[in-house]
Amino acid sequence: MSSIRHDWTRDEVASLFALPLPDLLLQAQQVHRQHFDPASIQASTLLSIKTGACPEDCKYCAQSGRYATGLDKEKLLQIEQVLEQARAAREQGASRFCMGAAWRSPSERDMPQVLEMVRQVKALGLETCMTLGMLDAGQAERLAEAGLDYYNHNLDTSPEYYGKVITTRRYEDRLDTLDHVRQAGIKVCSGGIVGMGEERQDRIGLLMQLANLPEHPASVPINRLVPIPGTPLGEVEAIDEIEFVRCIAVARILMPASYVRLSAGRESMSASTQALCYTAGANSIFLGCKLLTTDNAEPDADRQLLARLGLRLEAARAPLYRDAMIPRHAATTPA
Ligand code: SAM
Ligand code: DTB
Ligand code: SF4
Repeated sequence: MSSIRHDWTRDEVASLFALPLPDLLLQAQQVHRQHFDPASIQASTLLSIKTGACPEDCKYCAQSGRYATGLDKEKLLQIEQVLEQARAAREQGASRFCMGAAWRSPSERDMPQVLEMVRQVKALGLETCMTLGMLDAGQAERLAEAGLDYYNHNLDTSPEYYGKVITTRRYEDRLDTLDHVRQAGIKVCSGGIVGMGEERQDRIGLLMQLANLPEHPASVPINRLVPIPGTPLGEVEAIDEIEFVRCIAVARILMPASYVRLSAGRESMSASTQALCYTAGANSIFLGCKLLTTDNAEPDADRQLLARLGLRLEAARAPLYRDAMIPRHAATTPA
């Protein structure tokens, strides 16, 4: 059984990245099978509950108010608008509903509405996730009391590369938010973005940071940069797809019991690369036509690809017709 470690060294992680691809994939698959059914994929659906005009300067982001990205801004949505989207996500087969806001951190004025969203989405039988920026300890506790299951807050990149991407909040601020979330008893969802012009050493640094947290995040989103025209990273050359697959495999090996999410960037990814990512241990995706502001793979295309690969969506807590959508006979029975 692969052990859960929090003392990964840079040399160890670099050696994993440098393995011949078949060896890396074999190791990732062995680890994956010790903790998960490799045919089962968890699906979350995203909704932007407050869009654009963000004061932060994250150089990849469509929603920063500092860049002319042509995005339509939207105020905090009403609860009924959120519930309508959550019901649709449930119908599509998502087990978790993730609500994101373009905030540096939630204001006290908005907290009651946000807490009510958690309660009511949860009442639909969906797991809840929120990503609202930095949280203090009290805010994390109130979200936990409302029943929030997951909080997404990404480290984004290595501590060394971080200053080239974001200057308005510190790496330590992110680690503090993750501490508050963990201490409140909410499951941590934390990962990062690759393909922002960083070197492999930064990808190693990011994955080491995540794997050496006091507890591994329950969910680790690996985003491939979606280049947004108008942002400082809008013209960056795309990361090599095999290097991306290596990132997924190394994340799987370092954090054996965590869900590794093949996150943003799937829309422009070939079916073969996605298949390699699942083979490398990715076992979670965003399902739905939209991420926060950009397009995601079409749900029908996802269902077809999963069926071709013999994979199926992980069961949600609520009764769904999901199992009827991907016929059982199309799925491989795990050993
Ligand atoms: N405003 C909150 C925050 O940043 O903490 C929550 C929303 S923010 C959009 C959530 C995450 O989405 C970011 O940390 C980043 O990792 C990811 N993200 C944003 N824009 C992206 C892009 N263009 N390509 C890939 N990932 C992106
Ligand atoms: C995460 O790691 N990726 C998601 C979610 N957490 C909030 C966001 C991806 C955003 C992609 C760009 C956009 O749609 O604006
Ligand atoms: Fe704002 Fe989040 Fe975008 Fe950064 S990533 S600009 S904090 S919405």
